[in-house]
Amino acid sequence: MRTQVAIIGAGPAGLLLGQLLHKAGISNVILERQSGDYVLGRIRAGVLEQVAVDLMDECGVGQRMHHEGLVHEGIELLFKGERHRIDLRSLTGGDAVMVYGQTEVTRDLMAARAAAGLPTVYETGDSVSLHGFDGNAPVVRYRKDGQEHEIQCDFIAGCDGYHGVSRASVPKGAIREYEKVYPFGWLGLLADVPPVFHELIYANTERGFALCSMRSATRSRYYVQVPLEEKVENWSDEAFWNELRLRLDPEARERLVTGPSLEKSIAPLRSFVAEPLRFGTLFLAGDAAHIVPPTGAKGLNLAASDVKYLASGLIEHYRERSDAGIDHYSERALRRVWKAERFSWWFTSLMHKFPNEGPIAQKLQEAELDYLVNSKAASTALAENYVGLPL
Ligand code: RFL
Ligand code: PHB
Repeated sequence: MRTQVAIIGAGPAGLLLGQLLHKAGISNVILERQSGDYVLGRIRAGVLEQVAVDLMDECGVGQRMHHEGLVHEGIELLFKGERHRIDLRSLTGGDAVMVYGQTEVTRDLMAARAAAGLPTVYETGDSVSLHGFDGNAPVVRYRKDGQEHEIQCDFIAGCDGYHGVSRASVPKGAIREYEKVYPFGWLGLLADVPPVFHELIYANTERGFALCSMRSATRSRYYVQVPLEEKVENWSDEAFWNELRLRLDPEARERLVTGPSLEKSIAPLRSFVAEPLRFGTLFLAGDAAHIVPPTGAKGLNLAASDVKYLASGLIEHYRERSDAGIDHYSERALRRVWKAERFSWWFTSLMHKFPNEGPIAQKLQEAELDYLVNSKAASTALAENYVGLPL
C-alpha cells in the first residue's frame, strides 16, 4: 500500500491530523494498536482550550461539541477551607474553556473518519515497525490477522502516545529526554451524578489535592491525590466519596451527590519532553513527544497545537513545495510545549501535598494561593495560561 502520510496511533493527535490532512487532499492511513472501542473506553481529558475547539471546527466535527459541550468562564480554587473564583473571561479579555470529554472528541473524529471512508487499521498490537525515516522513502510494516503488510509513504507521524513505538524507534543518540516523576498519582472516579458545582474546583488541602470536574450536567468526574504506590482495588466507591468529602469546603460537602462509579482508575503524574520532534521524515506529536501532569489540563490541548503546526507544515510541503513549515515544526511546537510544561509543573507544585516536606510547605502554598487570588497580576497569569497561550 502507498500513502502520503502514515500516522501511528488513533488517539486525538492521530485522528485530528488525519482529518486535517484529508481536508487538504493529502492521503493518510492510521495504524492503531488497540480496538476502536478500547480507545473510546479510556477516560481522560475534559477541558479544551480555544485552540482545540477551533481545530475541531476546522476538521468539520465541532457540531456536537458546540451543542453538548459546556463553556466555562471561571474556575474555583479551594484552600484553607474556602473557595475563590478565578474569572477566566474577564481576566483574559474574553477567553473561556470548553468542558467536553476526550472520549467525545475521539468519538466525533472517528465517526467523521469512517464517514469519509478513510483507512484506519485497528488492533495492530505491537506489530508496527518504522523503517527508513532517515531518508525520503520511509516504510511502516505491521501484522494484521496473521498477514504482514507494508505501507510506503512520504512521511510518518508518530502520534502513538508515551508508550508508543515511534519515539522508541529513534536512535538514542539523536534524541534528548527530560523527565520528572511526581511522588503521587490521581485516583479518578466517573459517576452519573450531577456535578457538585457548575465550575471546576481545584482544592489544596492538608489531606492532599482534589479536583471536582464534570462531563455534563448529569455526569461528574472527581479526582483525589493518592500515594504513587496506591492500588485502585484498595478504594471502594464509598472510601473514595468519603475522602473527597473531607477535601471539600462545607458548602460543597453538603451538596455533593454520590453514586456508583462507572469508572475508577489511578494515573501517575509526570513531566516529560523529548527533543527534537523531527527525525528526517518522522515527526512526533502529542503524548508521544511530551507528557504534562494533568493539573493544568494541557495534555490534549498540546496534542492539538502540535497537530496544527504539523498539518500546516505538511500542507505547505505538498501545496507550495516549501519545506519551511516542516523545518520549523519542532522548534515552533516545543516553544509552546515548554510553556505548558512550566505551567503544569507550577500548578501541580502549588496544589499537591508533597511527602517529606513538612508543614512549612503547606503554609508556603497557602501564602502563594492567598497572593494568587488577591493579586490581579497573579490571577491574570494563571488565567491566561489556563485558557491557553496563543499559537
Ligand atoms: P493518546 O491518547 O495516548 O493516543 C495514542 C494512541 O496510540 C496508540 N498506540 C499505538 N498504535 C500503534 N502502534 C503502537 N505501537 C502504538 N502504541 C500506542 C494508543 O493505543 C493510543 O490510542 O495520545 P495523543 O493522541 O497524543 O493524545 C494525548 C491525550 O490523550 C493526553 O494528553 C490527555 O489525555 C492528557 N489529559 C488531559 N489533557 C487535557 O488537555 N485536558 C485535561 O483535562 C486532561 N486530563 C489527561 C487528563 C490525562 C489523564 N491521564 C489518564 C493520563 C486526565 C487524566 C487522568
Ligand atoms: C477532567 O475533567 O478529567 C479534568 C479536568 C481538569 C483537569 C484535569 C482533568 O485539570
